[in-house]
Amino acid sequence: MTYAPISSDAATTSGDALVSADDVRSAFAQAMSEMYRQEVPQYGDLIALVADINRRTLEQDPALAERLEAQHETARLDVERHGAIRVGTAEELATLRRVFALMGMHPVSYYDLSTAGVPVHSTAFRPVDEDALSRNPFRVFTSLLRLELIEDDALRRQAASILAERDIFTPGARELIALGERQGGFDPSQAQRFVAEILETFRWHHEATVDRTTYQSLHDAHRLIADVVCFRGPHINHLTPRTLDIDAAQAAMPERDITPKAVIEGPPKRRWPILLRQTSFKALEEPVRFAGQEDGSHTARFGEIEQRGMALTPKGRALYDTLLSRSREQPSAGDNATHQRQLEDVFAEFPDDLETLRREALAYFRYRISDTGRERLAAGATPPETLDALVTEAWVEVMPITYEDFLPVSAAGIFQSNLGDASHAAYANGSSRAAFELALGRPVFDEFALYARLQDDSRAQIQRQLGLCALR
Ligand code: OOG
Ligand code: NI
Repeated sequence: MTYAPISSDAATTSGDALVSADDVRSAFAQAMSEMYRQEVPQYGDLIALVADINRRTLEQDPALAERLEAQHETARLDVERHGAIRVGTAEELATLRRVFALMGMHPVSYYDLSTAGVPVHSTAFRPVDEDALSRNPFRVFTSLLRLELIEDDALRRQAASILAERDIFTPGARELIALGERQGGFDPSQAQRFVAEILETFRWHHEATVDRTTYQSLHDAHRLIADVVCFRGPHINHLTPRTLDIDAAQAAMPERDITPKAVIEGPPKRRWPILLRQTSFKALEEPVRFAGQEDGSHTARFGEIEQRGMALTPKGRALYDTLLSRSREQPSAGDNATHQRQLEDVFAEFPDDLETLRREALAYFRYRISDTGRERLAAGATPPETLDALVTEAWVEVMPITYEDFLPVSAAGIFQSNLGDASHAAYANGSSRAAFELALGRPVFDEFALYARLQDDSRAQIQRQLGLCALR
């Protein structure tokens, strides 16, 4: 397997040139994508489908093409992916945090899936800076099994002791993690070795570490518990490309012999997309070999497509959550067309023009001086001192900030569509963010604070450029 060439940055600590964490992340994302394409050929089909749809969408919508270009999103679109993994212990999670940090990825947000009957809680490792996001926004939705939610004492202890036996990292990976932390990064050849060693953690193993009886009892407690506990490592369970038109993707999947889940998760189609819309195809039944040489099958890996819209403020998110739960009070439509119509009716209340979204502070925006603004400034005109006036008088342009995170209700829908009839009722224990952060070894970043910082930075920049003492 070949990796993308990793270019050297000038930054040095010990005399060796270190590559940037962004380059390590890009190389890793590409290596992961190549590995998954070989492991799950349908993933390659999804990539081809999404590339086709994106090309057509950009051709048919020049305004969208121009906007994406202005937001530096065209280049990242082709490589943009998220993946997902599930781990079993605090040590595994904390070590992954160190691994991802070396790739410039940090834990953002806490997701509690137990209310949806899935015995895990999660975060997403992703880049947080503007530059890093535009280089390659690779994200990994990472779930930690909540062993305490296994009701049967003996089974819970058995699961814990199975997990205690395994090391999901190669010895080479452990050495390189320590080295990378000591040096503050990797030189090019270390970076290539790091990517190769870490890839091993995410590889699929068709030999289970347990016998069929053990697998079955864990599977009966919850299918996901068997998936986390019975294998050597946390195989990547999907990799998701980003489409510009998820309705077209949903419609095109059957034409390519891919059966999508019944409905698209998230908000309805809008003129100005918000947050995240997702669809997936069901997990594949794959042959496995249990300890004792018995053959069987396991269902875990699937495919997913997503469309990203703008990040919402806490106020916008509260409106989204209210409308989403209102739409879920109606009897659920079995088919996507009806489901989307119902959603659209309820979401008619959510403003769908940029200026209202901005003035009502429902979404986050990036501000930028317009060409007109530059010309006026050069001609000696005095800009107004309020943002609203700068926008209405076309001194500055506004662009929505892309949502980089995940939605717990949608994530639960994706998990559930893979659990078939065996879905579990909500767990009563409730959310346990403090326990998750303790396992992780640090608090998660607050997504709203990250988006607010991007917005504030852009405001500060136009204020400087316009030479304004104050900007209200
Ligand atoms: C993760 C499911 C959640 C998403 O896109 O919301 C997810 C999993 O199945 O491990 O990936
Ligand atoms: Ni996903």
